[in-house]
Amino acid sequence: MSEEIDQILNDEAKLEETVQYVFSQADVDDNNFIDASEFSKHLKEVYSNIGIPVPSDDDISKYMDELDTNKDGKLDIKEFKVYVEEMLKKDKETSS
Ligand SMILES: [Ca+2]
Ligand SMILES: [Ca+2]
Repeated sequence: MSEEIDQILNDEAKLEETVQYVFSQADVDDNNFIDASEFSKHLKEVYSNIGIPVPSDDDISKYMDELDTNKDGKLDIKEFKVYVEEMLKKDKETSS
């Protein structure tokens, strides 16, 4: 599993594909932006799938704020990519 993640992280095309995929999963209303409620719902699902404690709503909104570099209150795919990369690295740590 962790080798697979390494491959994704080291392969820009694969990473892009993964980002697209996760983004479309999280973008429930398909408007090409992840808003706060979509991000919160998505993050809670991912954390419970990985098996690490689900962050509080407060932590989620802080994290969202960090990722939202242009401060428009939602995440576009470029901002979301930063999160996906972090999540893959986290997943790698917990599964190795
Ligand atoms: Ca959306
Ligand atoms: Ca944004």
